[in-house]
Amino acid sequence: MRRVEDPPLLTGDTRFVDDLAPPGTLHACFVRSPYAAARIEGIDAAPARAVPGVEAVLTAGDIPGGLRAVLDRPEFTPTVMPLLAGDAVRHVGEPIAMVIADSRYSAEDGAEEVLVDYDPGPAVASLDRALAPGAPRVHDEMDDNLLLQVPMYDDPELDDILARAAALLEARFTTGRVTAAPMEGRASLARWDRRDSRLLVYVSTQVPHLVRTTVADVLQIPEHTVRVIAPDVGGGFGLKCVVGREEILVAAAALRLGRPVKWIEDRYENLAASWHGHEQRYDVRAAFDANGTLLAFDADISCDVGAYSCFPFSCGVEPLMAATEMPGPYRLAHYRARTRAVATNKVPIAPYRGVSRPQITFVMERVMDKAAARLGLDPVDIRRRNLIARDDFPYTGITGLVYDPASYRESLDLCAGHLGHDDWRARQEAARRDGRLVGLGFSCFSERTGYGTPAFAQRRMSITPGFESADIRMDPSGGVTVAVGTLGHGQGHRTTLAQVVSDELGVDPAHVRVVQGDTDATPYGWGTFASRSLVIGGGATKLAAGALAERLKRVAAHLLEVAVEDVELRDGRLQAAGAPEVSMSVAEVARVAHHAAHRLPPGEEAGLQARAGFDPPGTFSNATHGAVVEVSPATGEVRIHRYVVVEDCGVVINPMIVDGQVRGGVAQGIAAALYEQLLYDDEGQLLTATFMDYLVPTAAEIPPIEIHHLETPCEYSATGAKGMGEGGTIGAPAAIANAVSDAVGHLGIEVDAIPIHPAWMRARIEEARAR
Ligand code: MCN
Repeated sequence: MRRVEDPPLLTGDTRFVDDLAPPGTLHACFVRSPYAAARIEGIDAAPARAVPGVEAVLTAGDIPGGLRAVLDRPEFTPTVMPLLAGDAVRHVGEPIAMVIADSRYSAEDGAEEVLVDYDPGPAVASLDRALAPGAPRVHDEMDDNLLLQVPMYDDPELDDILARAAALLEARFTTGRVTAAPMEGRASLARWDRRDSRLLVYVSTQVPHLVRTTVADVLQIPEHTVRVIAPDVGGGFGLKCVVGREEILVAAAALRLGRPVKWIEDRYENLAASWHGHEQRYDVRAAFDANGTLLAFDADISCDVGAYSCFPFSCGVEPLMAATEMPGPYRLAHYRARTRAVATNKVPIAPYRGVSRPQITFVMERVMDKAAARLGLDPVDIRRRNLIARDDFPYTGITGLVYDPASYRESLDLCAGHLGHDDWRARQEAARRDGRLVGLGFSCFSERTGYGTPAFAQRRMSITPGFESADIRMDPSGGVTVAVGTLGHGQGHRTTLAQVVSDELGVDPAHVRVVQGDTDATPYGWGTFASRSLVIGGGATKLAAGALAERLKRVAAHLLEVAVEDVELRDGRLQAAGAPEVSMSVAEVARVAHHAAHRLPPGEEAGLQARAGFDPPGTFSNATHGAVVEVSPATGEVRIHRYVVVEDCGVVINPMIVDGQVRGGVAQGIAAALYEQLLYDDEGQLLTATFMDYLVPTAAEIPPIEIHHLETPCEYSATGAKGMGEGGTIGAPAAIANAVSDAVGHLGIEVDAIPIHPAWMRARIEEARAR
């Protein structure tokens, strides 16, 4: 089925926040810190207030308070992220004042006139600097820069096993800081509705109910007086699954001024002042026996999390995910991890597509290739030896995660087959004889998806997401409306959830309307992130549709005078089993339920609606990615000749959408492997604050991606589906890094850091030649 979302997107009949312009709208612009670390000695807003068109200049004195994420762990230090910085700034781009004017132009002019008296201090802009003894502290009240430090797992036998291993690998891996760079940046418009005494907040978000709760809590107004609407959302990739300062400030300003206030993030703000992710360092030791069996793994994980905890997930989101999921799809009996969130004077991190799994997969898959090289084994064989096998399921991992059935080995074998792995070495040798550096690399991974409240509870966040509910109702004509708390912002939920309903009720998906993104119209839910929507929102939708189907059958049985057990729902009709002529259309039943309720069976309530909730334990999708690359010895540039994905996300509801998700995800993973990186200098100045420097790849850099599917249905999921929205991003960096290492490994070059810069690669090749 084609995406119902696409016609309006292609014809411009969409409605993004910036398309909304209620009469009298004011425009906001933020004064942002040019320093990474400074005291604020004073703010003079008077010159800005004198700028024509400026209506108000608000500072921390006007809107105090901040966002404080809480983890219930003694090793965690909470930070308050001020809505507007009052006495100190902790990263470049931190908002200090909000200028509100009758046009964006006047607001920008006004912002230039706000005089802030800074006393700059020393900044810590790297992990090394932040961890050095005596380093300046990002937060004065702390003794160091460790916002979270957890020895999460340990094993008394581990050191012994490491010491006695046939192969002991020790390596450091680093991954660059990236950002989601959605096509539409953050955006928000709020207005006070005098008639209803309500605050309407339009916001480009992935999590409308979370925004509603946070706005109400921070502004101290009853939550039922706030309505949050996410109109069309131009991508999020995690950046919009947290609540930002600016969104709260826009709401506060609208409340204060009694006029609509709009803020549209510009590209500089999006790169320099929204949310980042994935800047991590791993020091690992891995023990293998002579056959290539992974015996033990020791990981020291450091995440550069920027200046504050994002709300509500906190700065623990990356370090905790990394330590818990490090073993990935491999059997592992002995494990130790220490994981840390290190504060720096940089933009805070938030969940970004994959959350640490692109990094742990990069680490684990590089370790597999290094071990294979050390032991003289084939990279595919060593993986096959260690992957969780069919007979192992349900497999309880060393960190307590329970892996449901998946196709780890099968996906590897298929991927290797599609890439002609068997005769690869001969082809590589032939290419080398022609002076060409070509390489083949694989990455195997598991993608934990669709996890509900109990799984999230292990993180110990004070706000614990997880469940979803769906409200479904049929109108008198037989049309169906289903309202859910998830929120598609590119993933095609209006299509796939309509398919789920259609399968259950036997109605045409064109007669199913999916409502999301309006807190007045949907049950309380957690929005869309963590590849949760189909499993959880789709599960609730299926259960609600199933309950509605039962009601239809009860009513039809009464009207047709047959037993309920004998009523079948098929192709939009309710019919007696074995007697299809005894039947009614769904629409006829719907009419009776609304317009002739006196004909309903005794005890049956009028109308047709149902509600269901779903809160599953979670499930693991899996995939193997494989890439063939060529490295140019002249320029150091990497070209991808082939990219193959073998993916298993259980029952596939919409193959076209799933393939689109894989492609988009792989593009983001390739970006992290080869192009995108946010770089700061030692003073904490962002050096990559435009798309001239932050290299988002274009279609020209992304190769065709071949996608193959396996289907291991999931028993924890009402639909049999597993989530998959992040997998592409998770697998790609490792596959590319392994392929590049394979291309240049004979020169003694290994890729243990991403992104792989052409200049770095060229320098290594020249060094190798000199040797
Ligand atoms: N699907 C399916 N069959 C399956 C699995 C999924 O048909 N077996 C469909 C689903 O119905 C849904 C889509 O594939 O339409 C993705 O489903 P799911 O894996 O449940 O992921 P979510 O819908 O929860 O999306 C979240 C995920 C994440 S975490 C990020 S980050 C991300 C991503 O989706 N951000 C995106 N994909 C994105 N795509 C776009 N265009 N924009 C973003 O911001």
